[in-house]
Amino acid sequence: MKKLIIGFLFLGINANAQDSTIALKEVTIMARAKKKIETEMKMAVTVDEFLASSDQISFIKRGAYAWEPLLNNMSTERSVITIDGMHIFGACTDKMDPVTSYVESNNLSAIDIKSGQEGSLHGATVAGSIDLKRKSTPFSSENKWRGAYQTGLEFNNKQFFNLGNVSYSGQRFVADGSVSFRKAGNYTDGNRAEVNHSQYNKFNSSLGLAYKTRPLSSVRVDAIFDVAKDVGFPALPMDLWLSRALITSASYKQLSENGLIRVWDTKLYFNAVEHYMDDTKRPENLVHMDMPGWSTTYGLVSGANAIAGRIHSEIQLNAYSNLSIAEMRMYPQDRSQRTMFAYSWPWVTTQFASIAMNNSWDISAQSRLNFGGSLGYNYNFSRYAEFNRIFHPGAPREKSRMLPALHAAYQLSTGHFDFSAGTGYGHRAPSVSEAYGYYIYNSFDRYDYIGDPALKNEISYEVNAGAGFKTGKAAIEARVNYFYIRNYIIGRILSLGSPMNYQSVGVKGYTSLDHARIFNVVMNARYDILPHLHWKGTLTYARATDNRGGNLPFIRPVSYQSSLHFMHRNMSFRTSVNGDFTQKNYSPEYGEDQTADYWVWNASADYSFRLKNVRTVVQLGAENLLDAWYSTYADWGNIPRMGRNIFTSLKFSL
Ligand SMILES: [Cu+2]
Repeated sequence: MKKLIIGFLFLGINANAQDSTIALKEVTIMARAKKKIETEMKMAVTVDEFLASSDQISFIKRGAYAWEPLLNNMSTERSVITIDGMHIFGACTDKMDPVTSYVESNNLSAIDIKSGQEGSLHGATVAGSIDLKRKSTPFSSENKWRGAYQTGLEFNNKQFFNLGNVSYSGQRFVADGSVSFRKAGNYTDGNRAEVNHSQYNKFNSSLGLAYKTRPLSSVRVDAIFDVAKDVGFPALPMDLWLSRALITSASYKQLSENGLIRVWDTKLYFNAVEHYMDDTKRPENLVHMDMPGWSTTYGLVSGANAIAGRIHSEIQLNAYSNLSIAEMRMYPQDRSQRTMFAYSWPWVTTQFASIAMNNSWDISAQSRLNFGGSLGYNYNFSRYAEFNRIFHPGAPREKSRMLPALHAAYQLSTGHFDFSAGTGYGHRAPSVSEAYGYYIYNSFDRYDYIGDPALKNEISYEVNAGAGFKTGKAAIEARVNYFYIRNYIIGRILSLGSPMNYQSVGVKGYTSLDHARIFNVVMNARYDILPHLHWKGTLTYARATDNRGGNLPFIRPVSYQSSLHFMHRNMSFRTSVNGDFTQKNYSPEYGEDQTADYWVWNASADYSFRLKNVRTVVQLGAENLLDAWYSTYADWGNIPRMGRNIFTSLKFSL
């Protein structure tokens, strides 16, 4: 808090600084946004595949669709996932729909990942933040049309996709639009066995319109509409029949050429998600359950960029209100006879507001101090608190919490070397499921989970450090972070209560462990063997334990990736291997068994040429060339991953 106040003082003193122009700021923002949503291996990727190329992200996979992103080896409850700073919450109690499943690679320009408390700008967090940045074409002095169309086929699961986007920019008006379709069948594993219920269908479209109201101010409206239909989840006892999301916003942006505040962007937003599961295609289910869910959020995000001398600051106000509802209706074989009804999310309202600030102070040409903090207020209201009171008699209907956060990091670069060291402190509130969930069946450990409205805030103490060395031809860097998390929330077996689902073996309640510790290391290296031949490698290690020294679940074993990239004229070739070591530190207590090591080999080639004015790229590649059969530590229920997959794509861009 003290640092925050000092920050404000500095800004006040340097208020007359008028150096770097707004134009420059806009250029840097654009340059950052130019980063393409494609990986080294593949130019036509899903959002999940793109995220997977980050060394900070791993995934829990319940099938081929909508992977749950883990940041710093922590589940989605511990990170803030936003779309342009907007909060949106999935409507599935079984996590079939992380926020990342509601966007598509052709309506994003970049994904901004911040580790730990550095991510607290967008809301209270422990693991960090993932902000999905939509495409937003800048105004231009001459009228310009831009467009791209991408199509392709992935042979393993017969995935066929069509992605199109178009943008228009002029002096006063800008429009961005995109449409995409993906349709995939079941995939086959490395033994050529079909993985049943792994198909999916996704439609996504987006539209953004901006109008310049005055030379330095503009208004913008945006919408995304996403539909997923007939999506199989092979690792779960049910599939998805339909999921629909409408994500809308209206914003006003004011730029300023001088003064303290250079950019001020205020956005009002609304999004609604509906989710309908389907277990009727699973013959093993003797009793059928309908488990629809709805999540509606409206909110405000207002952010300003300020420059005062050597200090750049970002100040952000967040406010949102979310209503999460999930129902459970149980039927015997005869569907006209409903036998049971319950709310697994009993109409839970979450209201959150925070004021946050990130500052970066250029102490000298070599050193910089980043520091900031936030203060959040979180309020919950459970409309049908009687469900929560079955296990927690007398549980209050309402609960409010204060969620403070602070962080600071020092960066030093001298010649070929870079160093950084930082620390953070922050609280998070329990999620709707953790606090209010009622009989949420977890098919991984086969327990029904019960929330506890009185759970304490999870409190994270974090330290991180990094060191790097680079020359023109080579670079190597290592980053470590360590989280000591008090009141770590996890499910523990309850002696009372009997399972509701005939598949479940018991009831677990969300409780707070005294503490847990999570440690992550990432090492990256690259080397230019020849001017057109580049090597890159990554090695990660993580370790996480609870207060009694037991292992936490879903922690990635030692993993590695190594790739070569060769360019020749209009062609380029890539090949890579990646794999995990044997999972030594697994957790039988949380339903894990040991996962064996594996490695896969991938290769791709592409060729670029021009058809008149149209830039064209064709690509052909294969993932898991040797058709290895494998399942990773984070594959729900040990479902096998995809075997050999030949992919091809074609992209035209104007
Ligand atoms: Cu679901």
